[in-house]
Amino acid sequence: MKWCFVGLLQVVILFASSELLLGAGAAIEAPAPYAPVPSERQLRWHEMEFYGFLHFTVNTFTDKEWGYGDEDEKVFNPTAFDAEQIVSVAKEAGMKGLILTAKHHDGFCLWPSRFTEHSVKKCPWKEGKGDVVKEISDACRGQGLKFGVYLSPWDRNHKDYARPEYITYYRNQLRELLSRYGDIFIVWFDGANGGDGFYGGAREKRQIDNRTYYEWYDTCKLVRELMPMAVMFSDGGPDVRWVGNESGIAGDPCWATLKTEGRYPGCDSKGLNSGERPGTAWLPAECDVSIRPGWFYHESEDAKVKTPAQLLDIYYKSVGRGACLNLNLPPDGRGQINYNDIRSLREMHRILDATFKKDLAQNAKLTASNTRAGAKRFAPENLLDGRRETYWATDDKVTTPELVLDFGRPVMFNVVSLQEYLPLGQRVDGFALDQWQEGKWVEFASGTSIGNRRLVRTKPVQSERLRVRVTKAAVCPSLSEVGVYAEPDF
Ligand code: FUL
Ligand code: CA
Repeated sequence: MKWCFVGLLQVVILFASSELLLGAGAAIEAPAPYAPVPSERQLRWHEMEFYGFLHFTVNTFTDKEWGYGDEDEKVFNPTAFDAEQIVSVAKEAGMKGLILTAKHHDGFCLWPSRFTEHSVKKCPWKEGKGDVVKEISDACRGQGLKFGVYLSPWDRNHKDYARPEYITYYRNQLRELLSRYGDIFIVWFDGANGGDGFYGGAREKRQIDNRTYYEWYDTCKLVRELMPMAVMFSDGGPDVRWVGNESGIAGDPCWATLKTEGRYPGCDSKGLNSGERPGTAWLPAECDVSIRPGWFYHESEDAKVKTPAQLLDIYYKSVGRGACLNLNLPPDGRGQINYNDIRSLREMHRILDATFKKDLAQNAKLTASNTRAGAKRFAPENLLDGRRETYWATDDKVTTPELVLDFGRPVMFNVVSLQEYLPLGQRVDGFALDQWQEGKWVEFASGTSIGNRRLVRTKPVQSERLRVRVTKAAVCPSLSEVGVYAEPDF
């Protein structure tokens, strides 16, 4: 009986698929998505690629990394706070958004929250009438950057921390941040929890169970209600995952998918660096790293700002591995980005700009070993139109196709960019790049995951042609863009 049922089901499926093949126009159906696939909000986030973090609070003035929670509000006193300067530095560096530590572990609030006095309300800056969250979010909007918030779950100031009452407080604060300051692109949930703190004067160690205490399910629901298109970041998502280190380096491979069972903010970081394939959810990585050794500004680190070469290396190992890069720029005691940081950022940006402004693929003749149903909609030309919504795809049975870019003359390049068409999922498991040398193809690089973007940065290659081979794919590939570049003075 059971067998009969299965048999019947097979006949139905067979019938249905032959219908598809025979039906008019059916053969140019788009490839079936390879689950899991990204949500609309995740797709928007992927497009950003590079944004910044701003760590700013009482620590900036007490020269600490983690405030204890007993800091006098009066210490927060920037001498020349300038939100426009901060945002313009980020913009000039190529960042598409900024995330501000509205409240770090010390509990001091950069906005005048109704639910605590431990905030800018009590500091001398602007006679207690200032609002850093407002100024930064307004400046972001004015200069065309997106704005996001970091609200530390761990609060070393609050008397109720570790008790249920604190969860209400935390959610009240989230509600303020997500309803007063316009559009928010990301809500950043930190998993750190060190135990001891001021806690309203108790000065003791308070332990919580990261998994259960915060009741994340309901907090995430609140964020969805208030800001449906915001992504939520934490070690375990639900929309964006931590990359598992604070050095800004994604794994190789770095899959955009993960097995999410048992993951929550502060969970074990196993698997986060490389992701898990195929995984149970689309949960891509964000690489967070500071431009300095610390997250907050310390004058003693002025000579330790990462060099342009270090920043570029991070860029290629984060954005270039399909993740987004969240680079921290700590405002100094004036309330501005320090000149040392600006100098490094400018040079990094100059090199990136000079690299990506000229795409050598644009003048190449492009051919593909297969195009899905020979249809224009899936033609290789879609790889060169600068639009992520159009893509090249192959027939279902062709999982290891190749592309040839013929430049018509020898050209020098050292960066190849590949992008998958993400709405159909992460399909490619491996690829290789060949150059044309003395009448034959010679492989010069290979890789695994592509996802949002793969930047292959090599020694300079001089060749008249470039071949991109998909060497392994779970299902027929769909690539949205290919680019070929030369770094200046490389
Ligand atoms: C960590 C925090 O403890 C650091 O202070 C910083 O905010 C970093 C981004 O996340 O978990
Ligand atoms: Ca395209």
